[in-house]
Amino acid sequence: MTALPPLPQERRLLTPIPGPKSQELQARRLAAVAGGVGSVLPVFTARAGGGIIEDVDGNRLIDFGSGIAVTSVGASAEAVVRRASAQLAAFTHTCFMVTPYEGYVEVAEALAELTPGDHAKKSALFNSGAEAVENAVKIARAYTKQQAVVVFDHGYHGRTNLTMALTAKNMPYKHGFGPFAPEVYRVPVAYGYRWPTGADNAGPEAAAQAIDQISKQVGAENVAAIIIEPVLGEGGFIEPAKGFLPAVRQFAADNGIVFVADEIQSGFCRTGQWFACEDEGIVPDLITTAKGIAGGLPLAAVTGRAEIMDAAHAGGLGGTYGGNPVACAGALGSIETMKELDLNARAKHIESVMKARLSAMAEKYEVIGDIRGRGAMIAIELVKDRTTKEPHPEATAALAKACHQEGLVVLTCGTYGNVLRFLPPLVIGEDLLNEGLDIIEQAFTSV
Ligand code: PLZ
Repeated sequence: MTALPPLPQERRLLTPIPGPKSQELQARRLAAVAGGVGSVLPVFTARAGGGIIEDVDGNRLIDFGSGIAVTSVGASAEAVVRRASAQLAAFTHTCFMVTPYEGYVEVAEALAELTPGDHAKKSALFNSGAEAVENAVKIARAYTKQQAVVVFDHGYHGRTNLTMALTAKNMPYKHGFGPFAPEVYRVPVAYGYRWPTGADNAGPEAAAQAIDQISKQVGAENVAAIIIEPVLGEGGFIEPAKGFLPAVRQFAADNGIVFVADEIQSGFCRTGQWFACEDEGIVPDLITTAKGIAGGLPLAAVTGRAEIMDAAHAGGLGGTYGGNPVACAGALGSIETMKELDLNARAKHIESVMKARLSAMAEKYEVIGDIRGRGAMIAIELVKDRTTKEPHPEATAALAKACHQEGLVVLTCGTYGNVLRFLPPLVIGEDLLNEGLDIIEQAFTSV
């Protein structure tokens, strides 16, 4: 295999975005790919790495999306490529359930070491985030012998049948795709910016409401699992107000309920800690991971207390490709890179640069209602009026489009479609980070 020359870490626009070759591919795509599968920006990728995505027209875009929080180490990180390539040449697959291999075990050992808590831990590996969440539910049900699952307003957990039921937002995730799995109950979350009595009260009040609803409407004794994203991702980068997570976690412990932290988006250095739940000292019973774990290769995991993880009967968990050897090699390369480059520190630095620049923008542009997030998981919520906080999805879409046209990949999210989110690779260079922020600032002027 011949190594590619390094990908220059410079934005370069040679054509309008998308360029002619991307448009040709997009026409073929529209004829051949199901319409239900969308794309944020129909620019076809030729190469990607560091903070750059190079398209088939030779344009180089700055990446503030990381393929939705996946390529934290970059999309062609040296250690990921090296280890995954070596594994590819050795063998692509045997199925861990047929003849196992060391890489799977090494990933499980790394997860035991990196996840919060010093109790005995075990892991099971899967292919996607949704699959990990489904398996966390299976494991919690096997352990507690209960069925109910509690999730939260604005939560996102996937697109499979059970995880659609766990996900809050109707469009585009659930609409027309029911009936959904039973025994799923949704309770309030401490969304500080929109809490009726103010952000300072959100933590304790939302926790009291959630606990009251679980106790009175579901019955704590019927609950197998409480599942929450320590920073809610698709729902709008909502950091539950302080005190909320510890209160809910304590309630779970007091009632024998398995507390599951879904760290699929927030995990692996994204928020400046290995896992976002560490911020308030939360030790979950189970933790689901995916995305950033393997530098772009499809891998997901459920990790947790050994006695809970062992509750499912032998043969009860699995899947043909779960913990594929190439994906495991990628994960070991990704974790190696995170440690070597201290990407937690890097994420914290990205937060300080972004928040300073965005705060300055908020002084000029009234449409910015809130700036929030941690590490390299930062967002702004856009509103029509700072007093009424009426969501402004139109401005959000227009700003994203303006950024795209200037060669900056940004994503939107939020229950109301009014959150612009920034998820740069943690390895992005200082110049690209600042240039991306310049483009965002320009977009405010032009919109
Ligand atoms: N849990 C917290 O963020 C995936 C979804 C994008 P999969 N988020 C991106 C889309 O529109 O499909 C996610 C997540 C959290 C679970 C998942 C699901 O992970 O790997 O997409 O299945």
